[in-house]
Amino acid sequence: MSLRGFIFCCLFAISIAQNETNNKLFPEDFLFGAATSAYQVEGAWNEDGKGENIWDRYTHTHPEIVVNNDNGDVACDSYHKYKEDVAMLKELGVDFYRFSLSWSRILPTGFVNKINLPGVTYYKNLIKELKDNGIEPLTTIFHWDLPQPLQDLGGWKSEFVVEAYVEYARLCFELFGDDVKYWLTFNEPKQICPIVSGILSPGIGEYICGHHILKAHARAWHIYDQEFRATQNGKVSITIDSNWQEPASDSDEDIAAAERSLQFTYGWYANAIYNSDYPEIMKTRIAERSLAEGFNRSRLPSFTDEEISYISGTFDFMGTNMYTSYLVEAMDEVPIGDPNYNYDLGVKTYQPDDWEACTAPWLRLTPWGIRKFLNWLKETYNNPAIIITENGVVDDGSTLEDDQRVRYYRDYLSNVRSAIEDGVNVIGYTAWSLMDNFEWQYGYTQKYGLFHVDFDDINRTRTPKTSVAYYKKVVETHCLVDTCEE
Ligand code: PNW
Repeated sequence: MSLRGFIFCCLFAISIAQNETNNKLFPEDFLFGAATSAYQVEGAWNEDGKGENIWDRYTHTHPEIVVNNDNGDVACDSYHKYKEDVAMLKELGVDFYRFSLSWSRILPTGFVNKINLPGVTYYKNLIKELKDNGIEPLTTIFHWDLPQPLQDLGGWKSEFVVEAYVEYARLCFELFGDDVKYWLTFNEPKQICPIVSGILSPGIGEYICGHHILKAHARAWHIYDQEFRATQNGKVSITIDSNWQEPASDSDEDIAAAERSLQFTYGWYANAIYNSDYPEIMKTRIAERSLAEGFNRSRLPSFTDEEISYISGTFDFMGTNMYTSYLVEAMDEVPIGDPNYNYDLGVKTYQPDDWEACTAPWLRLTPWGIRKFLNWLKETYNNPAIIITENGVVDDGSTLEDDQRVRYYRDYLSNVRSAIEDGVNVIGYTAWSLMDNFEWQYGYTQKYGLFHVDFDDINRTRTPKTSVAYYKKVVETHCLVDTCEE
């Protein structure tokens, strides 16, 4: 057996041994939280002066894109029920609540020419209710719900939208920054860009969109740094997501393919911020392929030296979403001539049938993957302080006894605890989600909640699932099992 083969087998053995739950206490200052996002829970889509956003437009004009033609018009009705939401957080005992601001609720046109005071009041009330209950707000400035007027101007493919975002972000710091100490500029840019730009120009539009989001993030961080940090003293970052990418075999090609996959998913956004510029492998592959396709320049836009140093270091912690893992194989023949992100990446990914499934087609339970992923983040980005800003699993709503979710949280948290022992600087963990909510194209059929929400009931009654008791105990004791070692 080669040395590499030996290491691969050892790692595999470690992953099997990890089935036992880690019985060490989480550090005393470790933060536990729960998350939602505005469009997924608030409802009140046109109340009190809120403007239209792309999800309003999309679900109203193309209801067929969402399972059962559902939409977020009412969702969990959190716009009216935020006090109940805070009471649920209080019941869980969490340190913080991750929620997002609806841009169109604060700025109906997308621009600062018109500030919608009732929208501002809603968030002020929510934040006050949280603080009164000893819960820290962790606030996402943008979680996918772009104001429709900005989409009409080209969305994230337009430089103009960067300017609008920067003004919106500054306003958020001004309005809420006395009370909000943890900020996320964007949620999961990787999910934003193919959706909003892939349709028009695959292999080009999503890179332009990503380029603009990186610039917008950096601008927002610098504004905070220069105009607000001294008085508000908070922390600003971005949340990037990736699934763990495990080589399908110990061949050099598959090992390189898995690393390439991490660089094209996580590194696309993280490298410029936590290291500098785009990952080398993205720059070289996309440039080579673009030339072979007959372009005169790379389809991946480039940053000037000045921009590279401006973006590098624009973080005060690292926000990371992680749910599952994939096996990765190198793709032998990657066609030239059809600009496409997947061809640029050139890998085949899959999840073997014997990995435990849940209701979401893309999500199998791979608790060992989060430990490997966290170690990869530590090695690749120079050991930043990490807050896991989302992690969770789906049920179909048929029972309140969500035993699979209890196991999911126990086993993933066990691996997070082991990663801390490996030396990874994980400082916080966020369960997705506080409650069942509007799960984008899956509507209300995929339920991530600790709390069940009855969407047939006008009151949107919330009921704790079994996982509430488990997570509550973990938050309280900092321990995943009955008794823990120091
Ligand atoms: C995240 N994937 O999206 C979002 O931040 C949430 O709004 C969403 O509800 C949650 O995860 C659950 O889906 C993702 O396919 C969607 O790898 C898809 C993937 C990852 C994250």
